[in-house]
Amino acid sequence: MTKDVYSLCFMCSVRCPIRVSVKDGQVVWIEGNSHMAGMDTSLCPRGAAGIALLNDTQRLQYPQIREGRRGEGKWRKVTWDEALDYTADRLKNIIEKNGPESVTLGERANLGSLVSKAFMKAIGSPNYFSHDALCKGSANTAFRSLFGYTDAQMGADLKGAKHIILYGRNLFESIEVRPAKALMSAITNGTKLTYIDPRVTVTATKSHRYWMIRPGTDLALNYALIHVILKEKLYDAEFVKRWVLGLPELKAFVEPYTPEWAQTETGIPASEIIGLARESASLKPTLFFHGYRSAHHTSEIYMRRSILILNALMGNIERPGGYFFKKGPGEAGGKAARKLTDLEFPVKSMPVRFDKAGTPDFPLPDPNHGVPQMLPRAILNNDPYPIKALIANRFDIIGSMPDSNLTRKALDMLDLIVAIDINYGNTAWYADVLLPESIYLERTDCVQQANGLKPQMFMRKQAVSPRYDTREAGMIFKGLADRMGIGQFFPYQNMEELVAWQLAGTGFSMADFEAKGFIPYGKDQIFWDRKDGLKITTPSGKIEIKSALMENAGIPSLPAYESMPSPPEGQFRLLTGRVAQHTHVSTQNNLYLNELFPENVLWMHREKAKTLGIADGDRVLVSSARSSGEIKAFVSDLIHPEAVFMAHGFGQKAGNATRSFGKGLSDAELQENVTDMVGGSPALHHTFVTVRKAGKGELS
Ligand SMILES: Nc1nc2c(c(=O)[nH]1)N[C@H]1C(S)=C(S)[C@@H](COP(=O)(O)OP(=O)(O)OC[C@H]3O[C@@H](n4cnc5c(=O)[nH]c(N)nc54)[C@H](O)[C@@H]3O)O[C@H]1N2
Ligand SMILES: Nc1nc2c(c(=O)[nH]1)N[C@H]1C(S)=C(S)[C@@H](COP(=O)(O)OP(=O)(O)OC[C@H]3O[C@@H](n4cnc5c(=O)[nH]c(N)nc54)[C@H](O)[C@@H]3O)O[C@H]1N2
Ligand code: SF4
Ligand SMILES: [Mo]
Repeated sequence: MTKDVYSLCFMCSVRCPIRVSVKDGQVVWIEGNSHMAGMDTSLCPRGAAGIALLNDTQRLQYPQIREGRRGEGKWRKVTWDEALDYTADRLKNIIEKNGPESVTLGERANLGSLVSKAFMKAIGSPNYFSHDALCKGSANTAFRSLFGYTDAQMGADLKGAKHIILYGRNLFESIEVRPAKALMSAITNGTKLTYIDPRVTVTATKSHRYWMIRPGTDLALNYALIHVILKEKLYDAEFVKRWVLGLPELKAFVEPYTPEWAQTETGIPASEIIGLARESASLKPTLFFHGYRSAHHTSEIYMRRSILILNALMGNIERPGGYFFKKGPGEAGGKAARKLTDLEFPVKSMPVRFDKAGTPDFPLPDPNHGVPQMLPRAILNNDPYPIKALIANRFDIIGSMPDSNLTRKALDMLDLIVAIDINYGNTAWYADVLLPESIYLERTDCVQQANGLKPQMFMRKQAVSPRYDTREAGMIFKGLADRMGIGQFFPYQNMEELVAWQLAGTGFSMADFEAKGFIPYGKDQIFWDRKDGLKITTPSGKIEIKSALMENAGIPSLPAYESMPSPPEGQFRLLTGRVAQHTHVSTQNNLYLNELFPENVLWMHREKAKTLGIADGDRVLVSSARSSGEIKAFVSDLIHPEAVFMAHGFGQKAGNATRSFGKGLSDAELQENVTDMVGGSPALHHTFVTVRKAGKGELS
């Protein structure tokens, strides 16, 4: 008998709604949930490879405790009771000796985050951190500085725009299924696409206008666009007058940043910059400036602010085809699901965080997420206090943070590293205890409260029983909590009971998700009134180009532009990004995806390669100040001469993952750990590398 289970994909964190066909306890087919508007049955390659993950014999199958040295790969198989007793005892000991703040928990924010956050609140540690800063922390700060909301509290509507300008948002390879489809159908229906990237990506090939920008100079381009838009009064004067604070300051600030100046900095002809700015006169408000990942340079916050300022000048806020404020259930007359984090916890005042986010030392990064790349320094310097334990939940901090050697050196100082994972990732491989989670097809997760133009609730529902001796993270944390005397904060015996607890008071039950996998709170999209009804939560109630958040912390809203240095002769700026076939560091060992894309290559410009005597397909040695390694060269005209590019996530270190072990090169090993100290993101594209043809005996 075949049954359909509506659930949520988790081959990446986008959580696309899916329909899973199950026959005799086996998943036989996965496709997009066509009940979901804008989805139909589409999936990306990774979503379609979920079955290979389910049946993978190389994923984590049972709890294990380390036997050999860290990273040596010698493990002892143990029962869940032994693994949880051992971990809970070690944690209790560490807390007794060093205080609860010596325990840190890092995770990729996920549906179960309210369980892990509750766990940290219950033990009394402030040191919960998520991946957020590594991905888009400076965008988070930029949104808060301008709108008073985080980036996650605002959304991007691509469909209604007449012209979209994407800054390295490589949507046709760095995929989210619904936005990618929305962009595709918008283009089909006449939307124009301008794509800006130092590299000719798939998205570039679908654009009407492509600019191969000099790496790291988008901010100069935007200041010149703003210069023309303000000088020629091309902006939406009515919207700006009502909602924008700081126009006179902005006008004075951009005065020197002419298109001719920007041409020298960016390599984009002044006439083209002027041309794009002038299009806004006829197209506003539906000229949509958009970017996403925002961990590139130390000035990232200002680049992200400049994108948002351009939209504010167009009046492209809270309308179709622009950025909008996400609405919660309350706005649709409904009630949100309960969160464990709302319970009363005994510890009321916590010590400062390890990363000092939210203190005068590091005022702007979001303390709800923290700043992961600060962890190595905090550990190595015992600053602000000794840190002794790390729980890495669904988070590969060795592979996902710049400078893996520094990260490993810091982890070496810890008494305990626990990995809750599904694979032998780089961090799991370095851990002391492996607590294997059941994969998304094998588990029910916490309810997803999805705010948006139409608030909804989604459910990840178990499709098949676990193949191996694995558990849900929600049950793993509960198992630890019970053993540590804080079980009362986890009032459930299984995930279905946790979901029921969450739904109590909402008027919905788990059965309501059966038919379609999600529940909308209302029928219609909710837009606030743009004349008088925007609930902007900055101190002024306006979009703050002159930002109180920043200036009260002694940080300028509009500092002078600093030219992006070109790499010294013989060096290149190392760029990184995604490919359509892989998720970050986690799918390289997937049977299907590994076959589609087994290893990364180094993109480099033909002329530069020629002077170095490198031909397409040659093996080259790439070296930075932090590390070096070999990779195959991909030589073409498709990348800016100042840059080289490699796909993120390769060069895996876990020996038990034999398909991906040692294939390609890891960008994280080469990158320096440098941060945008205003916005909070690491500057992943800060690092320069040298490249030369690999000689015999030079294997590293
Ligand atoms: N050098 C460099 N660093 C980067 C980036 C880059 O391009 N270059 N990109 C940044 C970005 S944008 C992001 S979002 C982050 C992502 O950083 P991460 O979240 O660390 O990366 P992922 O590959 O998504 O997943 C990490 C781990 O989650 C595990 N996992 C997958 N599914 C499950 C599950 O169901 N349960 C559990 N418990 N574990 C699971 C995987 O096996 C893997 O070990 O990395 C950032 N860091
Ligand atoms: N297949 C796949 N899709 C994914 C993910 C995944 O792991 N795999 N992860 C998801 C996540 S967490 C995220 S954050 C998004 C990220 O999605 P994107 O924001 O699209 O991020 P990237 O793929 O990291 O980088 C996109 C492009 O930025 C370009 N770039 C580099 N330097 C510059 C520059 O100075 N200026 C400009 N304009 N461009 C530059 C790179 O060449 C690259 O092509 O993708 C999501 N979708
Ligand atoms: S984008 Fe792909 S991998 Fe990510 S959730 Fe959607 S279908 Fe799954
Ligand atoms: Mo990300």
